[in-house]
Amino acid sequence: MSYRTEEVAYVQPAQPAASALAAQATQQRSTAEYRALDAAHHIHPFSDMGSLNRSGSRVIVKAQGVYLWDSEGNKVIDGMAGLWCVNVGYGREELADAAYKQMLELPYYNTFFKTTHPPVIELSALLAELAPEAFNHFFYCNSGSEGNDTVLRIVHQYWATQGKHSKKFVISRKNGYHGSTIAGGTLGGMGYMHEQMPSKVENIVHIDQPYFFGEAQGNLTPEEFALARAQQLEAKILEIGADNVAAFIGEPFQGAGGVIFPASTYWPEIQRICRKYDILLVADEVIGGFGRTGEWFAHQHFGFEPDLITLAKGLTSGYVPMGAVGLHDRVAKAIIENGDFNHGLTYSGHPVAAAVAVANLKLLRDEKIVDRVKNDTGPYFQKQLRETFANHPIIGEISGTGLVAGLQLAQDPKARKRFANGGDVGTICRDFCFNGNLIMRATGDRMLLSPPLVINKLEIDEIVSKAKKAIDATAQQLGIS
Ligand code: PXG
Repeated sequence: MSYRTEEVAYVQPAQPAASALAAQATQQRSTAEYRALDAAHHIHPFSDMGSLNRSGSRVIVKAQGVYLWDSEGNKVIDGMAGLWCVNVGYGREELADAAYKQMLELPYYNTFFKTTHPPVIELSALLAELAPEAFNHFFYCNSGSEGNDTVLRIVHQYWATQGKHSKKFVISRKNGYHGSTIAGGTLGGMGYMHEQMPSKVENIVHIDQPYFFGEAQGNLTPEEFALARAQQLEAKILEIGADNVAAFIGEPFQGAGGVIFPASTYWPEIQRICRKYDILLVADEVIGGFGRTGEWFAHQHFGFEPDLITLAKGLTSGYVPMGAVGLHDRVAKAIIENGDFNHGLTYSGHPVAAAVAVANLKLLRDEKIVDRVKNDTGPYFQKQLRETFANHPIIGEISGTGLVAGLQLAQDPKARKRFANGGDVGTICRDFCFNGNLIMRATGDRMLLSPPLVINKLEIDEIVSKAKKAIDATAQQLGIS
């Protein structure tokens, strides 16, 4: 049986009937017991633990395709692919088999002291095949945050090899997200994270984001506004001095920041400025990479050519942790030909993670999942969202392409007027989604969707209709109709 009913080309190996899945889960304890132990011993990321422990977490016990089951037997549709990462969907035996075989064959070996192993070799060759032509070299780590730490190391090493030792500043953006290590958190532009970081990485500065709905003043068109925001980069470079600026980093579209999609004028201008002042351009592809926009990498959707790309999440579809940095040939050459590069992690290129990544990338390629996002499910998803929410009383804009979208909640959509208590409104809506068994993420007053890339049209219809119910209920609670 296939969970994708419409497309013969995507028929899956035999899977148990969905209704049997929840029962099969190896659930050892009652929900109450799980919650009590979780509250007693587990600190969750980005959470107010006092309040979470009082209300109790939802315990997820099982997943298949685009669905999750909780410990109460509820079936939930996952509109977020976990945390923007389960691109091939849950329950793919190919990935489990790859991990199992690799664990028996060679569960671990390092790549530090003149050694290597087949999985990391295969993965690097495959990434070189799938990435844009000039990306032929990859450095491995365990997460997107470590990827961006690695980016900083490569950027500084690169300029050192060019004899330009004063090029130290990295320019990033407010409301960008680049991870939660000290370097990732500093690169990111999340004020609430900076407030809890008494020390930060030095020489990192931020410019404004290209968030048209929330920040454009007057009668600027989206294109004019995006251009003006890109030109802040030039102003910042001139302020610091081009001889002191090493790199600019940005997500092609901001994910955690609210699926902020810049107008078409933005990235070409950023690229022009980086080239003019001899500054490396880094695309953080942790969310955008591996098919999310219908292209293999989101920078291809926006039509620019970065010098470095940060990868994670969809690299293994989240089945095991892995991150990487892809180096454009011109950067790779400088790193390769100039002696030691003093950076690495015990698990750089971990054989099990690499074997899973290879199996995952082959599924994305051979089942034409990325092509399908571009030509079929992506356009359908965008059309359904835009039709369903056209003229909705609290939807101000819908951003996105392929299988990623942001829905702006707004007090007065036509006047681009946001709710004064935006975060509260997002939380209200998120709770309605949760109770309706749809996982949808709220970032302030924007509701985000990023489902597994294997989603079919029936499942897209289910997400859109559940989102509509939740957003209608939110409007009703606010007394807006
Ligand atoms: N860059 C980008 C663009 C990301 O989205 C990271 C780097 C860091 O990756 P790691 O693997 O270190 O987490 C991310 C991560 C959310 C959310 O709530 C988003 C991320 C992580 C956790 C939560 O949207 N993105």
